[in-house]
Amino acid sequence: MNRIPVQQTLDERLEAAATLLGEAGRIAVLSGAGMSAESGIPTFRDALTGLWARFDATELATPQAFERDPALVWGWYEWRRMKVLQSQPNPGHIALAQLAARGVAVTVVTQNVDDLHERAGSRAVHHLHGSLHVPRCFDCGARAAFGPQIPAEPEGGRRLDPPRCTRCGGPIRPGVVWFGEMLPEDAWQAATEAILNCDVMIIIGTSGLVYPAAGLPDLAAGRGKPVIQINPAPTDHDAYARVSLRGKAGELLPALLARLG
Ligand code: BJW
Ligand code: ZN
Repeated sequence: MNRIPVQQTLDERLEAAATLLGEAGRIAVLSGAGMSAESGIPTFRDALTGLWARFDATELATPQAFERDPALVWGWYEWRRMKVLQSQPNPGHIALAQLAARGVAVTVVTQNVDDLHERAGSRAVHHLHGSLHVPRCFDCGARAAFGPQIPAEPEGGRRLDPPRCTRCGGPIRPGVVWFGEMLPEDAWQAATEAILNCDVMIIIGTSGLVYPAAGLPDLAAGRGKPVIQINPAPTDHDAYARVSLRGKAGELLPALLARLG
């Protein structure tokens, strides 16, 4: 096959991506854990530390793990929630919010359970995997409140019994989507609509291992939408990306915005 050596340097790739974005009226973004890495939030597939070092995050993020050991799982999520509360949006989150301020319709579809896109000023944000900040009852599903706040212990964290539901007495669980659970219908609907209606899709900091979110870039590419990827590491999404920008979201998104003038 005749391969034309286009977009060789990062600079040329940035230029190609900026041209695509400059021509777009509607941009759909899919973000993953790498988006928040530079805010000090570990990615999902980073090794766990402290009390959780002997677990893999995929072992803790299941309804079965919560049923087996609610204090372990609740303690882990409370520790993560405190880390998020103490963190700030990074220049990548801020550049995305500024992209929308240019008058372009930007819809952010995020797999992240933090609220850093919102805090950076992005308006249309859809959380495919729920949120750390909206707990509910494991048994009856009623919205619930957190217990008294615990201070974050950077390297440690601790087991913590979940509060009980005021309606049925069941244990309170984090409002996130665990493996084997359905994604929220409204967020999924909004995500597919944004992607089917966009001119360009940007995928940022996601390994592309978790479905159905990992199928969204394929959906866009299948409809002929150009896909721009930002990630320091290779991923399965490379196959669909028109432009792959190898590097950090907090550096490349501001660089892209600067090129748009
Ligand atoms: C940077 C960076 C920097 C670093 N800048 N980048 C089809 C095929 C196979 C399996 C399935 C399938 N359909 C469904 C399944 C089962 C399952 C699944 O996908 N399993 C796979 C692991 C095989 N999916 C589900 O169960 C989903 N539900 C579902 O499908 O319901 C229907 C159903 C029910 C029952 C049976 C079958 C179907 C639910 C998935 C829920 C995922 N939930 C989690 C936990 C949320 C709560 C929590 O946070 O604890 O969501 S799992 C975890 O992975 C979390 C993340 O949102 C998600 C994605 O991870 P992400 O964001 O990609 O992070 P990482 O860490 O993997 O990657 C980080 C990336 O950033 C890396 O690439 C770095 O290089 C990069 N990076 N620094 C830019 N500075
Ligand atoms: Zn209840």
